[in-house]
Amino acid sequence: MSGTDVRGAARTRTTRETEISLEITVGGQQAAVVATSFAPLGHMLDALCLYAGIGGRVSAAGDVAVDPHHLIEDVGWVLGEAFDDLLSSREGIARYGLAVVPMDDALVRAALDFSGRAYCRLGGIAPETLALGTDLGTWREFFWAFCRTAGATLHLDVLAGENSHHVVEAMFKATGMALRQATALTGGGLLSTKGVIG
Ligand SMILES: [Mn+2]
Repeated sequence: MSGTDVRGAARTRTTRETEISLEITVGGQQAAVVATSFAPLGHMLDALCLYAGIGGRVSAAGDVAVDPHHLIEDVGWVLGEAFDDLLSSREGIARYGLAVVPMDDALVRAALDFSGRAYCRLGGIAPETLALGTDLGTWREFFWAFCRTAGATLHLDVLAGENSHHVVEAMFKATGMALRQATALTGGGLLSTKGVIG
């Protein structure tokens, strides 16, 4: 992997609910330094960054005493904005990523496309399933927000899983691995029969 593969973007978003600031790279060697006011989110972002090859730093604070929902959703939102920026026209990237990740009892598949069209589906598990201080429906908000601002399509399927911590962690790992593939440089042009993504 050469230094010319590294692409980066920076984003900041401050609202009355959350304060998110990130400066990230893809295509490099270092995993990002993550700081959040909701430790389970930090744990999942650590996994995502490691497997996606996201470097730099991510800091995220918010009104988690109300509900971690705002923070989880907003980090996905800002991360998606940064990906939209660093991928630019999508020219020269693999565009698609597919990963099936086991974590003990859990098995999760992530199929990702930087299609320019936002869509996210979580299958195989009930959204009200409790996990890491919140529920699967709230963790899904992270991925939905990312897809909205990045212009990505993501299908997450929980193929097996008894322990909800394992399920959520496998979701982040699988998405990270799919992100690493999809953002990899191909040396070619725009991967689209239509000639345009979006
Ligand atoms: Mn864990």
